[in-house]
Amino acid sequence: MNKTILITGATSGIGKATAIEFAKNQFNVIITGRREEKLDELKSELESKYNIKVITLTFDIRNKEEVELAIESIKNKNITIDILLNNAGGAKGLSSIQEGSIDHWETMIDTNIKGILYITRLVAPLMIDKGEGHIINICSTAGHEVYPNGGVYCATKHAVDALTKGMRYDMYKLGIRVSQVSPGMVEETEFALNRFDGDKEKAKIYEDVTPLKSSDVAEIIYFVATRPRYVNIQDVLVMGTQQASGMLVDRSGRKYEA
Ligand code: NDP
Ligand code: 8X3
Repeated sequence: MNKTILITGATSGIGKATAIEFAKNQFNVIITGRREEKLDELKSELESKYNIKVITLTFDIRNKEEVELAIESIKNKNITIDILLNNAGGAKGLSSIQEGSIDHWETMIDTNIKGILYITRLVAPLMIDKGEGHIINICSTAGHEVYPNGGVYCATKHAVDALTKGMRYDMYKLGIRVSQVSPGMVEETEFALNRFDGDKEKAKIYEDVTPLKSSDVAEIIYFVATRPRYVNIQDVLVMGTQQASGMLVDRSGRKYEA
């Protein structure tokens, strides 16, 4: 029987690429996000190309009640979630603590930290009931180091790193695997556009460097999720060849592309 992965934030970027990767490999997928039309488009594409089942759930992960209703609808359909990919999130702004926007900070904290908690609190007990499940959190290099003007985004990703460890410590004796993937810069996403509030000029941050692509991260997530049951990959820290840390980026031109 096909396994099922629930992916938060599958309307674009890493989440969408991961939905394609798992569908290609005959997983059923539950795709979520706020933009219903993007979810519907992806559902049609995946069902027709790969002959698998796709469920769409439209909700704002910052809204506890919406998250509850969405997971309730899955329970009512008796669908088992084998893998939960906590991916929805992003950055808002690039500003110092003394000048940053509190609205931006609240969006990042509510999405990147509280959102993961809302959905995991509901899905983890379902996994524990059947003694099996895998939670994979999308962290970042920003969860392992801090860069100037990125303090709050980095703080939210450090929180993701702490939550991955916390989830693992709480559930490792219950048959639940907990992993995270921590990428550096990734293109073919809307990350930069969202960070700069839709400003296309400011979002051109990959013109002089080749970063990872969303499909590279998707393949890593697939690898993490398909190890034998006795293997738990704790974290995968991955960057493009031209990036050595959050602040060490070779911006001398795009290199090494196939
Ligand atoms: P995208 O902006 O392309 O994707 C973000 C996804 O999250 C979208 O599907 C979006 O859906 C969803 N999302 C955002 N806010 C909410 C919300 N309030 N409720 C529900 N869904 C939401 O960027 P990425 O693919 O790059 O980002 C995915 C993850 O990867 C994030 O956690 C990001 O922090 C992380 N990351 C990104 C890196 C990069 O350089 N791109 C590097 C390292 C980590 P919708 O708008 O439809 O709600
Ligand atoms: C995204 C990577 O370096 O833009 O998490 O913070 S970075």
